Amino acid sequence: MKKLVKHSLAAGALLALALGAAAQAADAAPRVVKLKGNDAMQYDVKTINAKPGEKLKVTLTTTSAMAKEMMAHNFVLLAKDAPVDQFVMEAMMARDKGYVPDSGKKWILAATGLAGNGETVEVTFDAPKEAGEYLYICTFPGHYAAGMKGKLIVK
Ligand SMILES: [Cu+2]
Repeated sequence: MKKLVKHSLAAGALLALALGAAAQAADAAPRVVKLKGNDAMQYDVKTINAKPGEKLKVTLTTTSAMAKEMMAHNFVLLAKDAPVDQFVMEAMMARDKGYVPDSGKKWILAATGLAGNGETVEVTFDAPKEAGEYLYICTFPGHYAAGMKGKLIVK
């Protein structure tokens, strides 16, 4: 009986070790990039540099004097060939999807939900493997037009 207890403890310890190692291997910690959005409809960070394929975690925090329905922000990273104006139009009509349209999924490389005042949203993704500049935008109606955008530069 004693032997059995010892054995299962050891097995438990081994399992814990194995799980820990697996978790580490699965997600080598992403580099965190913190963005803020404000009532001027701007990101405070307009350029993000990344290595090809680098794992990034983008967080976006909104500060606003307005209610969330009136002022909220998201972070949507688009493929290089995305037809931005068309995408933004479709996004505007996707209110129930947090302004992230299903029709535009093929162009979306990463997207967060909407952050209203005091809220933080985040998304973890791998930067594109192909070097170049990728546009990120806020799809809340009117914000892209107001200049709420930035560039992810992969090199
Ligand atoms: Cu916005």
